[in-house]
Amino acid sequence: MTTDVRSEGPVRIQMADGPGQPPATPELAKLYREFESELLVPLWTEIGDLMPADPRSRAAAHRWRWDRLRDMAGQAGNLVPVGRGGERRAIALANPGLGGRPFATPTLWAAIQYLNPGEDAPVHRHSQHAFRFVIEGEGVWTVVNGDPVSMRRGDFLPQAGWAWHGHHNLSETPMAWIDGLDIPFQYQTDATFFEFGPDEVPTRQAPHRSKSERLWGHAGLRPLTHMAPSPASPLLAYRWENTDRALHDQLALEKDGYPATLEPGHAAVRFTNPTTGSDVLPTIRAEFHRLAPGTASSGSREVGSSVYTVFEGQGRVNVGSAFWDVERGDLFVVPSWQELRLESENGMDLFRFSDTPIFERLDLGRHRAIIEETQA
Ligand code: GTQ
Ligand code: FE2
Repeated sequence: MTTDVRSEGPVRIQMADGPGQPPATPELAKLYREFESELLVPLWTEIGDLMPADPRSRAAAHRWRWDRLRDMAGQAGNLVPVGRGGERRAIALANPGLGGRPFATPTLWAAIQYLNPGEDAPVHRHSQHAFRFVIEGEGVWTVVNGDPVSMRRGDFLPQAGWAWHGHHNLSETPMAWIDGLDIPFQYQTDATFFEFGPDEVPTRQAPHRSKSERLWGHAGLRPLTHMAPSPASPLLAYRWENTDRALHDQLALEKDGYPATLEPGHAAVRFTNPTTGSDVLPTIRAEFHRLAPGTASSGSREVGSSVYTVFEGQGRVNVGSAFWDVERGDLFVVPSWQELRLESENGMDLFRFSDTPIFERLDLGRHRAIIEETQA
């Protein structure tokens, strides 16, 4: 067997045995060195990695515990100022398969953000689409294009790319919440734009309801002044009372014999854009799932990656070959095409976000229920 002679350049071509591989001769080794120095790579040595039969995620299944996140966010609250330059006191999940970058998945950013009483996070805007989800607490208003929106436990707050936004804590207590953005997706594809806003957060108003909710927050009712579709939801807060009632009603309807749940004991809703009926953000899908006590979801997999957070209750999660016990606030990642199974003895509420709209838009979405696969 000829040993590889390596060039100093960034391209490395391995001689390989196996079907479709050329005989390892000195002439071949010489040709591979020429490829390397001219920055060329043949398909035949790479095809197994580049074109696997089904997606092999580099991202790993991983779980982060809320009590640790919350504790360290509080320490950052004492040590790290929030202001122009750093912009946000946000601490991101770094997937162990993604080289230490602050990427929860290849496309999604997930972070815990923390604001002390009286603090302002300065106004900026960026091409990245974003949302906030509140696990606990209240007292912060996020001001989106000048519209102050209160944040409370269970609320989901989408924010379209390129909208101006700052946050301020108008309460007497610190508040932590979860941010989700498509930062890794826009970073990997060189699509990122960013702009600073005015240094002052323009308003310190704390209205109970935002302008966006007064215009858009009436289920099934669309203002005739706003009939054009918009790519991201104009509704800036999806309140917990509504999400909770929808999930409660699905389970109650199931008891009455109506087909209302995804599978027995598993209620689920998707947050949608009222101008289109589809996903709230162009790149991010957001859903809420409720497992009734004693429910086990049968398992599924899909193209694209998800981040889940436990909103309430406890359960057991199986992603690929990983198993975790999870409880309130814990976050976990489901990489592309890895199987997910959920079960809960006493009931569990889960918020989920994913990059699925990207793949569906490009006609690359695939979804498989594991039950079908084993029957086929
Ligand atoms: O709150 O504006 O976690 O711009 C990352 C980037 C939060 C925000 C993050 C951001 C924000
Ligand atoms: Fe931002």
